[in-house]
Amino acid sequence: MHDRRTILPIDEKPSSPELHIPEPLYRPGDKPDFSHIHVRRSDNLERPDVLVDSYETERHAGGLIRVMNMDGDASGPWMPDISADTLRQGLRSMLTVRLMDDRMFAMQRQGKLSFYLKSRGEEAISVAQALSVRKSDMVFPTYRQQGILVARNYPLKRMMCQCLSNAGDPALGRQMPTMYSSKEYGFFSISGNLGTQFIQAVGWAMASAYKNRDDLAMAYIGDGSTAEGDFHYALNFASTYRAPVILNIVNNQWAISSFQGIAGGQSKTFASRGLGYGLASLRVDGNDFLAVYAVTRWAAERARRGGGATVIEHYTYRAEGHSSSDDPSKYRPSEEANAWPYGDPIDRLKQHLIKLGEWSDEQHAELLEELSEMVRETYKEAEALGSIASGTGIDPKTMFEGVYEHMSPKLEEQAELSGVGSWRE
Ligand SMILES: Cc1ncc(C[n+]2csc(CCOP(=O)(O)OP(=O)(O)O)c2C)c(N)n1
Ligand SMILES: [Mg+2]
Repeated sequence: MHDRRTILPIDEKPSSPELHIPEPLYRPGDKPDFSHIHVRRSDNLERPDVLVDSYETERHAGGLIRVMNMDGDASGPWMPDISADTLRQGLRSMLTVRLMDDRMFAMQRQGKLSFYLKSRGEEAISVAQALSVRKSDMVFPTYRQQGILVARNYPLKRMMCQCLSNAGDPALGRQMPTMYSSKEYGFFSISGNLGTQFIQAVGWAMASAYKNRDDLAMAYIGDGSTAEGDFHYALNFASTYRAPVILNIVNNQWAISSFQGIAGGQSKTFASRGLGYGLASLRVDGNDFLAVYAVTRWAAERARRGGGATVIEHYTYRAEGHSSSDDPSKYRPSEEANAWPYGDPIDRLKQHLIKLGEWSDEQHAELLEELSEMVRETYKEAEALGSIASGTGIDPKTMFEGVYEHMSPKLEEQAELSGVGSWRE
C-alpha cells in the first residue's frame, strides 16, 4: 500500500537467506540523486472525517500529504483555513530559530557553550505544530523542537542563557544546553534519554482524559528512536486507553550517523507502524508548513472529540550535522541536503506568501535584517550574564540543591569534599 518511491529502494535481490545490513544510498564522495523520489503535488489523499476508523488512514500512512507544490502554490483537500497573518508569524518564528541556531552554533565553536543542536530544515514542523494546538496542550519534545518555544514566545534570552549555563539559566546549569523545560509554556523537560517523551506524553494524555479535560499531549520522537521499546509501549497504551495525544515521528533520514533504514525505514513507512496498533496514521511532507499545520489540526480535533491518538510521520531531512559534536562529512555527501527533493521549509513558505501577494523579497530581506539584529543583541545580553568561557556566575552549591528534600549522607559528604559548604546539622 505504501509508496515505494518515497522510501529508499532495496537494490539487491537475494536468492537465499542472508543477513541484510541496510546501507544508505550515498556515502561521502558520491553524487546524491533522489530522482527515485517522485515529487507530486499530492497523492490525492482525501481529508477524511476526523473520527474515521484507523484503517481508513492506510493510504495516508503510506503516501504523503502535501498542500504546497514546489512553486509555492497551495491547494487540495488538506488546504487549511489559515490567515496570512498566521503564516507571516510562522515565517518569523522559523527565521528566528534558524538565526538563533546559527548564532549559538558559532558561539559553541568559540567555546562559550559546551554543546549545541540545530534544527535546520525541520523548522516548519515545530513552528506549524505550535501554532495549530492550544497553549494549554502539553508538548513532550525532543531536542530539535526549539521552534515550539520560539513560536510560543518564550524569551529567547532565557533559552540562550540556558545554553550558556549562566546565571540567567532557569535550570542553573544542571541541564545540557538545548534541553529546555518550562511548565508555564507547556514544554515538558527534554530528556537526553531518547524515547522517554513518548511514554510520558501518553501517560499525561491518559490523565487529561481521566480528568475529563480536553487538553491534549503532543509528543516527538526521531526516526532512529522509533527502534526503541518505548515507542511501541507508547503506541500500545495510546491505543488501548484512547489517549488524546499526537504522536509525531520526525523522520529526518538520519540518527547521528545511522540512516533511517537502520530503524526499519527501508521496508515500511514509519507512519504505517501506527496502523498495527489501531491508530490513525498520517504521513506528511514535513517541509510543507501548510500540510504540517493541516494534519496537526486534524489530529488535534480527533483527540479532542474522543477519537484518540494519531501517529504523524513528518518526512523531512536533517540539513546539518546531528550536533556540534558531529561531523557529517564522515558519513554522507555534503550536497545531500541541497539535493533533497522537498526543498527548504522557509523558502517554501516565503514563496507561498509571495504567490498570495502577502509578502515580497524586500519585506523578507527587511525581516531578516531585523531578526539578525535582534538575535545578535539578545545574545550579547545573555552572554553578559556569563558563559563557560568567562565564568557562569552560578554558585557551585546549587549543584547539590533542588533535587532532594533531604540530602543523602553520600551527597552531603560529596558537597563537603568539593568545598562548596556543609548541609549537616
Ligand atoms: C536511550 C538513548 N540511546 C542512545 C542515545 C545517543 N543518541 C543521542 S541522539 C541519537 C540519535 C537519534 O536519532 P533520531 O531518533 O533519528 O533523532 P534526530 O537526532 O535525528 O532528531 C542517539 C543515538 C541517547 N541519547 N539515548
Ligand atoms: Mg533522525
